[in-house]
Amino acid sequence: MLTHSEIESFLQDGYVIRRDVLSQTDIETYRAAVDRILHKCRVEKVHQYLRYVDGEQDDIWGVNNIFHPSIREEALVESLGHPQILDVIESMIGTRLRYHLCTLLVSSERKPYHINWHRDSVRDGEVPREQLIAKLKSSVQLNGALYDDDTLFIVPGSHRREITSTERHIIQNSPKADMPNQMAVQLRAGDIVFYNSSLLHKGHNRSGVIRQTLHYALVVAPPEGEPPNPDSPTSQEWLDDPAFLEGLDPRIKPLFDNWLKYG
Ligand SMILES: O=C(O)CCC(=O)C(=O)O
Repeated sequence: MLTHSEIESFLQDGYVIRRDVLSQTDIETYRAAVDRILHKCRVEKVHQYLRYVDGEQDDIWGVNNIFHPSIREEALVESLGHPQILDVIESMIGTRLRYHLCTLLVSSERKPYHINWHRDSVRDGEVPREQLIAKLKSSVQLNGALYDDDTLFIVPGSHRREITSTERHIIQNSPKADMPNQMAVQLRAGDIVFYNSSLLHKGHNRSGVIRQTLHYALVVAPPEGEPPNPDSPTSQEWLDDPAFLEGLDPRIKPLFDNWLKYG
């Protein structure tokens, strides 16, 4: 599915961009689903897990927990098993996976969306190198563009090393400023970037640029035989709905079974 050099890029640079992997039909189907979700979030206000621009209660740049029954869209649930998503992630980190999150990243309506440089696990970026190296193949996240999207900025290779003093200075003093060696990830509609969430990254969506981007993450599940987490699931407990679980495509059901066992 992936070439050896693509897997090497994921490990060494922390990202791989795959061009033109969603078909026009996929794009149109997913856009229609996202439009319905955004209407439910912005107009009907039936969903509470939203990412707000500057704390403003009605300008959003993202929708979390898109499989919540208040906004769930069959096409997006199925998109997780899209061969250009699931097969690719399996080639990167193996087939024993669990669901972690499915989110939408969208253009805000009034103010530009610009968030600080960070690693996902640790906002100030301070992680010892050994911990980063241990996590090179433990998870994958992706941005799948439904419109052309150059919002995501990354520092390639930063997922496998401690931050430099210059990076620390920027994160602490001007956390949206340009970083040395930063790269804008330029996606056309239908492209997907797969990346390591320990990369230093930020999002900057300028006013007027339409964005609808799928933002999903899967993690490696514990080995077979590992006892379940007795408190699982510790969030998104609505996924424990028999009607939802029984209706899942067999390709993606294990992701949610593992979520319920270990999440
Ligand atoms: O807008 C983006 O692509 C980046 C989002 C991001 O950094 C995050 O969700 O933590």
